[in-house]
Amino acid sequence: MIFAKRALIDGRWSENARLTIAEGQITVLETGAAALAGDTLVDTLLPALANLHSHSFQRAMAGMTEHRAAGRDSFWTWREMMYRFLGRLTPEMVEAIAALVFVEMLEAGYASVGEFHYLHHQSGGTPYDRPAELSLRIMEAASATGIGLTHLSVLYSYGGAGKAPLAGGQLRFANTLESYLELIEDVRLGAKAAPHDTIVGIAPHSLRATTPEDLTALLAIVGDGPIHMHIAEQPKEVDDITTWLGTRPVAWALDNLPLDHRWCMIHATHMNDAETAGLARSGAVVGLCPITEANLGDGPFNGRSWLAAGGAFGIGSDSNVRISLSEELRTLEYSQRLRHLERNVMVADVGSVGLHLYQGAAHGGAQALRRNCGAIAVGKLADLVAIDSTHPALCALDADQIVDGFIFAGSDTIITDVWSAGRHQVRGGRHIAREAVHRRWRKVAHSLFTAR
Ligand code: NGQ
Ligand code: ZN
Repeated sequence: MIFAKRALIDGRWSENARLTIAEGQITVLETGAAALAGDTLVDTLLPALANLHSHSFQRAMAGMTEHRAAGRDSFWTWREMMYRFLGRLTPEMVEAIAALVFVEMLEAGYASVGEFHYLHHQSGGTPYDRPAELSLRIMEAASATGIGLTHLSVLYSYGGAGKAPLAGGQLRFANTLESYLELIEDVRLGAKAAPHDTIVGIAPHSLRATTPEDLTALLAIVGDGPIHMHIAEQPKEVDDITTWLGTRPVAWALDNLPLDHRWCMIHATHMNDAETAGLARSGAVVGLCPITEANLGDGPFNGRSWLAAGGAFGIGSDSNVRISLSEELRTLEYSQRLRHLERNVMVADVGSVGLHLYQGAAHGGAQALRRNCGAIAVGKLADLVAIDSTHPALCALDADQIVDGFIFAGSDTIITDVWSAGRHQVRGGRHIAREAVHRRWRKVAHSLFTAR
């Protein structure tokens, strides 16, 4: 039982909320209630967010690519470094890094994650004995840390637009449609032994890493969703696809893919007005990763047009260069202020920017991960985050300003507790397995980087 002085229910604050949780779900929700002995007492309760896009292994190289080399650094030079780095990762390392990442996500207020997983084989491309070896490592890290996992198995067949062959580090990603179907079968088998809220989805990596024919064939076989895909992140990607397929990537997807609520389009950074309107109308969610998009020099998403078109969005930490829910939402809003030279952009009508960002990401994240979360309501998973409104960053604010304070004035240190499907993993601001997970990661970091 959880008792909260204040809880965000149906978009409004309710006082003295008492939640009963059974089998991971909220079964009773009372407001104006009294706390009973044995209740876990918290200050301010919000639905915890879904982190809809992560490549957990990239966390291990955070901070290592911020050094300007001769010439011009870009997304593409970063990607070369990332490919070189991943050549050293063993299954044990992949699991230890994922555990670190999931602990950090839970401590930041994310109760679930969409792990967009494309690292499938050994260095050089030789498969492991089990096709799903590395996927199982991710699942193991998720169940050990208690984060809710939507595992997105990635099809990555080509090194670039127009069926360019895979090369170098990319060989670890390689699958034909045929081998991919074997992989996903093995992943689904593994998921049977995972916690009940584990979901398996599919993810053609991007238009440049697949082909129109394979996409069509794939969707005919595994059409259920969730379906995630990178789209239009970099201008060069837009140009390459246009040269190859004759239209811009989002326009091509609108014309050729059965886009609807099952789909999550990652980045969608570079869209023209027609693409924006069409994608919003399709019902697909855009997966925005503002910290990574800034870090990699992708450019700002056009949030103002997207909201005006009625589009849904969620947030993801993508490269995991920094894992912070409040900073992710803050960066999203600030990217819009810098782009439009305005303030308070990410609200379609009027109201608290923080609350609109937060609730938008809650709904869009739930849709993208196909997870029964995103609101404090009977029948929803108990994905919850408690924050401390007596913290110096919040104590001067009234209730309607608290989420603004969390996102714009505070930091993740105001988080006290996080539950994922009722699993109480963060208490007093710390994940219950933090020490053990950090210890293991330090060992991995040591063995990964001392031989450099
Ligand atoms: C990814 N990163 O999937 O991790 C990509 C780079 C690739 C972003 N799109 C890898 N931000 O393009 O092959
Ligand atoms: Zn990505």
